[in-house]
Amino acid sequence: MRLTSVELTLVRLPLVRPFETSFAVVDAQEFILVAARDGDHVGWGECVADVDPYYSSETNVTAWHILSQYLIPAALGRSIDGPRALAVLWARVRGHRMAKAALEMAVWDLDARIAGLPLCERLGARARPIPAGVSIGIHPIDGLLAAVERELADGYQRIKIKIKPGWDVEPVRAIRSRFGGVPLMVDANAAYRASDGPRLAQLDTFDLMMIEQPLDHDDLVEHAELQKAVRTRICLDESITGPKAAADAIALGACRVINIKPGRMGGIGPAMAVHDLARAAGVPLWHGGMLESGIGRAHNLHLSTLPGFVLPGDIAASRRYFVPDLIEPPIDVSPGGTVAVPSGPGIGVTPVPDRVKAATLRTERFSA
Ligand code: NPQ
Ligand code: MG
Repeated sequence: MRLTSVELTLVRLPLVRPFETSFAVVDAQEFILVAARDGDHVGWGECVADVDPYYSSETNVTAWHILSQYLIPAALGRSIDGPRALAVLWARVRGHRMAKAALEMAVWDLDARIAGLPLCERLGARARPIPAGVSIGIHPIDGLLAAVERELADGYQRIKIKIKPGWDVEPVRAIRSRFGGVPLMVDANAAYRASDGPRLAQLDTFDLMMIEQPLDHDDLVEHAELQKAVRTRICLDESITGPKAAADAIALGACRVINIKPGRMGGIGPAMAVHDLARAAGVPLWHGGMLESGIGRAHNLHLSTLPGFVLPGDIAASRRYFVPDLIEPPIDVSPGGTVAVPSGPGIGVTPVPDRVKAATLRTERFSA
């Protein structure tokens, strides 16, 4: 394969409803779409970096800089022996995993389309229905209970709510008393301190599936200590930047579950390495979400077909986030709470040009 051109497009899509986490409230997503071409073939990727450096240190501006100044020039015009070869070309670029993932994933799509295979088959798996869960932001109790009721009615198989210090036991108790034993978990997005162990241990009585990322991204040792003090399984998200962090976290006992997001780990190659080592260690996996449009969501569905993904993911229907989504047909949830992997070559979906055009803030093309 040879990359003949790469096009970056910064787009802005309003969210159907605002999404509040421990660190921010957002009402729109602004992200970079990547089109990677080899002659007439095109592959699509989406960068999960946000406007603000709150979930991660990267932003869509740093990603644009790293893509345009380093990652694209290193890859453009060269004959590449598949998507995994990119990591070698980019070895000198430290970090910037979201920027790397955006182009790496576009090249996986391109590679699968050239091969005429669905991406999941290119990854060695087969399409299967993907169990879907939802991530519900921070809301006052009434709105929260209404949201849980709506999502369960739509069929979603597990509920995740966002928590923060001072907003944890109360919403969990309210959901348990209204909805009984629904599969339920919480995500703190790194909002707690190591000294909050006793507070988090109060969640142990609610039979939660897991507590996601209670402490800071680089607090592996502190997470291991916390896991000794709480019975509920700790899951890591922000901390798992790639295979090295995953291996360290497992060796330390810092987590008993891992949330995989290729968009945060440098792409599908590193995400598969995390999948393989976690699976070998018996650590259950699920696929996270970053409020992606249909492009990133389709990538996530294909990766989710791998056998280590044994818990419902944060991969919901397009219409929970964007109406319309950038792609056609939209991604939908079945009444049984599963999402189908798009069929056809590559990720199986492509953006609708008029919709991309209407959402575009900035675009730049790089040619060999
Ligand atoms: C998580 N995702 O698991 C992330 C958090 C996240 C679905 O909960 C803008 C602002 C974009 C905040 C994308 C879900 C975001 C964001 C993802 C938070 O932690
Ligand atoms: Mg999370």
